[in-house]
Amino acid sequence: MTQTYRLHYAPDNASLIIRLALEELGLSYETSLVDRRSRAQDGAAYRRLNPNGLIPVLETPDGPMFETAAILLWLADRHGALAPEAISPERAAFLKWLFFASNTLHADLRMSFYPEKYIGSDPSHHAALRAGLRERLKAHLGHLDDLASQDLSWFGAETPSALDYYIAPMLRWMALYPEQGDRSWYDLSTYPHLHALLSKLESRPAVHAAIKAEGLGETPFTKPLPANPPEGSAT
Ligand SMILES: N[C@@H](CCC(=O)N[C@@H](CS)C(=O)NCC(=O)O)C(=O)O
Repeated sequence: MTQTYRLHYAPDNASLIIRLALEELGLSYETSLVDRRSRAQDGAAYRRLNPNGLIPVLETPDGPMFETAAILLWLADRHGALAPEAISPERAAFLKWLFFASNTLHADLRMSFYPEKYIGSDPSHHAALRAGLRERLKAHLGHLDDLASQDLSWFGAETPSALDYYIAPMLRWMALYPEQGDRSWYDLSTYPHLHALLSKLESRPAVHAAIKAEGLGETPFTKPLPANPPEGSAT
């Protein structure tokens, strides 16, 4: 590795969140494409980095890291940006929403994208699971819109935080995935404060760099189009 960091990524996967954070921090990094078409994430080499076979992995001087929120928090602490510092009175609120993003919102999305990994292959079961998840996701979006309406330094502020960069791709995915599923329930205009947050992000150089690297189109968060990446595939 010639750089300090190597991001194992697939276009428009959760690795996008880490790419955005690395770019916002102005760090140089190498990338290594995980070829989802050949299920490279299940191969022995990748599983040595992440035994769970999930993307992303960030190789760091302290070893390979997986779990998006852990990587974000580690990068923020290591580089002193993207999050309120440990002694800040704002840290508590930031942390609870970061963990909510990871273990509730992201986890619910995973179930909606990969129902077969949770309840087997019967499509009628998938439809029922997704119907339940839709209601949960709408409630989560309502809470996040309310959060974005508050004048917080760590969500929707002029300088983006790790939480902004975690939430924005997840909203993109709600608009685009599952490819064959019903996504009409997702309407960003219902969440004006989240819309404003996403618009602001779209003017960041970090987002422009990610758009170019992963073929995300000009408005990846407010009006997302399917990724057209220069290498690899999104799913
Ligand atoms: N909890 C993990 C979830 C990561 C995740 O769901 N990654 C997806 C891509 S967005 C993945 O690796 N999917 C491939 C698979 O499930 O085989 C994290 O936060 O990093």
